[in-house]
Amino acid sequence: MIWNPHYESMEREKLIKIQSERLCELVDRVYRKVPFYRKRMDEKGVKPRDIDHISNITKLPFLTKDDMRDVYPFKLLAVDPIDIVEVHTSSGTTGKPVVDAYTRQDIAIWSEAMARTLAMGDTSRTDSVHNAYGYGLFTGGLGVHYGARLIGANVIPISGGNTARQLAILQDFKSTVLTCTPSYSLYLAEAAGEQGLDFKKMSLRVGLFGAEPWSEGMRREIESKLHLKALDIYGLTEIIGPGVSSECEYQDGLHICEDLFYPEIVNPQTGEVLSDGEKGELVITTLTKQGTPVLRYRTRDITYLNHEPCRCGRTAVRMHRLLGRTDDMLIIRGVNVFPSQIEEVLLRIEGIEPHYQLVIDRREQLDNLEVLVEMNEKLFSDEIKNLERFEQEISEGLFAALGIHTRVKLVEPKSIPRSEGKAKRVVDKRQL
Ligand code: DLL
Repeated sequence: MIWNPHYESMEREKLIKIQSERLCELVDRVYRKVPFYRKRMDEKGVKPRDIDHISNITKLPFLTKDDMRDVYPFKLLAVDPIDIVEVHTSSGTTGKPVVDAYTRQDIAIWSEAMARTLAMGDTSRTDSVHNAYGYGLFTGGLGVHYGARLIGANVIPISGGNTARQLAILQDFKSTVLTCTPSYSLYLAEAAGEQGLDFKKMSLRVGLFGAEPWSEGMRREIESKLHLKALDIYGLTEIIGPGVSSECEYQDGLHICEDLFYPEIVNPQTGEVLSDGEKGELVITTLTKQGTPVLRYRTRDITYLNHEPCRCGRTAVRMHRLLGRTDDMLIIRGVNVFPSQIEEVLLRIEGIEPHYQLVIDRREQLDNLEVLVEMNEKLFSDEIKNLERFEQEISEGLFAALGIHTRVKLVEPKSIPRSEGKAKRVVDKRQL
């Protein structure tokens, strides 16, 4: 179901007109109200009158993650503080968090964006949404909550944690929609198996998973273990939280709410804007946000855009599922490696559980990548010599895909830490 066909299936010409109007209004507003933006625009020699069409956006300065930390907590505010009704922060563990402050209208826009997301999974008033994203400063819990409320679905605000209770409630309340990180959904499946519960007997139909990188291989695992359709949803605190883009039933790219969030793809080194199909860093401008508007935010997320029409009837541009981040790209002996590439290789191998960790170390000036891979019970009971051969095979598969030698270590079932939120896949000892 398309929640808002007017905007989601709009003709491009009309959309560009709306985007242009919204950008002009935004630039004018932030120039008057936010000294930070005024200074940046003055430094670049650009005035609000220079922006009269969305295509002029490239004249505006970028905003980076470091800028976001410098403006902590409220230097991006473009409204009177009394108009702020809610605040969220990013979940990063280093440095100051990024703050997103919402007005009443911002919450309404967020609810609208999340209603569109939930509707991609056909969520309606008849559904019960088991929302296991964390409630609190993290945007996942409340974002889904607001969208489900707008649709009129029944929200189960279970938040993260207490997996045994999650399973009991899932069963008893017969929830039809699951929302959590992809890694947590697999943890739920594993815990269900231990308790002798069968997802086939539950009522789940669709899952909306995001907030962390995951691959097509992981999607296949989730769909078969939880017996549901797994859709990818994307967003970030700096922009609004979840609701920036999401997959429709065709699972072929995430439709961006383009009337609200204007996307560009740029070359991460030069900042040059790239065209459809070219991989680069996603840059987003919030076209309607009031509390903490964001102009040309460099997300560090790598993807590409596709303007071709989608079979679902939406015209909104699609971004490919994330290919990595400019800052989680591992450079191992000069070769660029994304954790998602490793995940793709691992999940094609029988006997491997979708739980792994990458440990990077530097010995004698050389980077070493060790890939810890969890075996399933059957493989674990195999003879040692078979396991060694298996490690060798995986290592060869990784070499073929990445072009670097890795040390593969098979580890016991359930020995890699599980997470209730975002999984920690990379341990970079070089920074310790
Ligand atoms: O993770 C918002 C969110 C909540 C998205 C629930 C989806 C579902 P942050 O904590 O600020 O916000 O983290 C944002 O997480 O820049 C991406 O690198 C990563 N990320 C988010 N969604 C996806 C996804 C929330 N579907 C950062 N695939 C982003 C891969 C994702 N990475």
